[in-house]
Parts: sequence; C-alpha cells; structure tokens
Amino acid sequence: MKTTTRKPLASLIAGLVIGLASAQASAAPQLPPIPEVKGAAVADQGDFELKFSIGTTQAGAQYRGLEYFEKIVEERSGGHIQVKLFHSAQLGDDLQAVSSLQAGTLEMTAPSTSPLVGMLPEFAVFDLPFLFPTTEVADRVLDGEIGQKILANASGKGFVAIGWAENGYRQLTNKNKAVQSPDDLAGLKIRTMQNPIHIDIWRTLGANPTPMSFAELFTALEQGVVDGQENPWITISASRFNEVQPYAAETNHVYTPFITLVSERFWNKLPADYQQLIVEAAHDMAIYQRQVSRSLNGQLKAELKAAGMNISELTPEQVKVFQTKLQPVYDKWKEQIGTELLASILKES
Ligand code: EAX
Repeated sequence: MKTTTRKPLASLIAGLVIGLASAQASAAPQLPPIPEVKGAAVADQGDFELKFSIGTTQAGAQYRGLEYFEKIVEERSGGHIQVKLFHSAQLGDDLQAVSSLQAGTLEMTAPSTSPLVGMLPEFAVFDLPFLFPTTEVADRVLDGEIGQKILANASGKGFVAIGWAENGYRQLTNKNKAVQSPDDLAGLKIRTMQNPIHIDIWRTLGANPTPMSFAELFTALEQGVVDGQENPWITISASRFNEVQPYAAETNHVYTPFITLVSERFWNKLPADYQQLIVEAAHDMAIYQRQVSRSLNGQLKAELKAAGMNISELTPEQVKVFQTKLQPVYDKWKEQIGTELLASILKES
C-alpha cells in the first residue's frame, strides 16, 4: 500500500528555496538517462537471487551501470532473478569479492583487472603505460577478438568472465604539490593498486609506491599514510579524494578496464536461458556504463577544478616526458606478458 506523508507548507517552501539555490550554485553533472530495456522476456525457470558487489561508490558511473543491469535482469526475468547491488566494497574489496565468487557466497563483481594479475597474468597487458591512445582503441580491443579471447582464458578459476566495462584513464593526485614532470615526484609516497607493473611505473618515475587495496585508500590519504594516489576523475570525485588531495595532474598514464565476473558455482546452477540473459544484460550495461563514464569524465574534472583542486593539464610534450621515462617498464614486462598479445593490441591503434 502506498502512503503519503504530509509536510507542513513552511518546510515545503524551505525545501524549494534550498533546491533552487543549490541548482544555481553548481550545475549537477548531466547523466545520460538509464535506457529502456531491450530484449524479450525470458520464460520462468525458477527463482534466483544475485548479489552484485563493486569497490567504487554509489556516486560513480559503475554503480549507475549496475542499476541498469538490475533493471534489465529483473524486467526480462519477470522478477524471477532478484538483483541486489552493493557498492563501496561493502562485501569486500576487489580481491575479496573475487574470492567470494570462488567460494560461491557472492554471485557477481566487476573489479579492475589490475589486482587480478597474480591469478591471471595476461591481464597485466592493460597495466602497461599509455597502451590505449584513445577510448576507441580500447573498445576495439576489448570488444573484439582479443578481448573475447582474454575473457575465455580468464574463465575457469571459480568464476566466468562475461564482459568488459570501464574504470578509465588514470590521473595522479597528491597532497603536497603540483606535478608536471617526473622530477616533481621524487620522494612522493603514491598508493598503487596491488599490481607489480603499477609499482614499477611509479618507482621508474622516481616516486615511492605503496600497494594497498582500494577499500583502505581514503583513510590512508586522510591520515597521510600515503601522499597520493591515481585513479580516473570519476573515481576521484565519487570517492571524494579531492577533499584530502589538493593537487592533481592529468597524466592519463593507464586505461583500466573493469571485468564483469560471475561465480562459477552460481553459473552452473543457472538454466541456459538465464545465463544468456545475464550475458546480454552485462553487454548492455557495459555500453551504457562507458557512455556515462565518458560523459562524466570531463564534467567532473571541471567540477573538481571549480571546487578548488589545483589541476595540472599536461601538454602533449609534458606527457611525452612521462612516456619516454616509462619505456623501460615496457621493455621489462613485454616478454612476460607475451610479445604476441602485445603486438596484436598495438596493431589496433
Ligand atoms: O574498484 O583500486 C583502484 O584504484 C581501482 O580504481 C578500484 O579497482 C576500483
């Protein structure tokens, strides 16, 4: 039954005035609306509950994508698959969520590929600096034959890999100073993802890298355990890192994909039609999530700037200095990653 709460007129007017004032103060980011659900209804084949957990917050593009996923799956299954969403690493950080998938206590997650390289060495290719010059190239690789092959190779370790979405191009933030060249990084303690190439990147640039889970990051920045971190604008904004990180540099040094994973135990219990529905929903989610991510990227950078963050927008020449300095990282890792895989990706640029 629907109930309506009556509010006194004064509080309604006050709410309206506050609403107008905040609308004038800052233009809220324009989000592409959640699309209509495409695709036919799937016949009832039993009831399932699907918990989907992510590390980023409710304010990010990733969560918005999950909301669309939930809508697709619930609508097309006629409510027979109930989706429950969890954000902000409520059910564990990227690595813990993947373990829960393997244990069968969580049904879905979508981590960055980087913390998984210990388990899936091939993923390390995405950690190479300046691999994807544009998002078009990233899409071509991930959605094409190469991406499909990586998904297939990744499956079978207690989870099934069913699709790609985007975390995006990473930018550096720190609490001490404006960074425009690797020389500015000397002595800076930078949190990295738990990934050897990322550690190597920051060491090569002259900084002092400290690997740590994303779930611990805000507190570590706030308490000064580390001076800086790197993530896409959208994640910086959604996690409010700017509140404790006054400086940023637009380095675009790595493009990080999100990989959509399903627990193998859950997968094996699902009727084939439901499996198909989940794959299709993950696909539609990814298209929409990337659209949201890309439309927010510039808007949020501008918003962070307006809120007082000191952002160094590097010139192509300044970026080139970082790129040249990082060439040894490529040389060191390309054999381990697989020269063939790397060459096939570089051919797409
Ligand atoms: O889930 O750890 C990070 O910096 C990532 O952006 C995280 O994987 C988001």
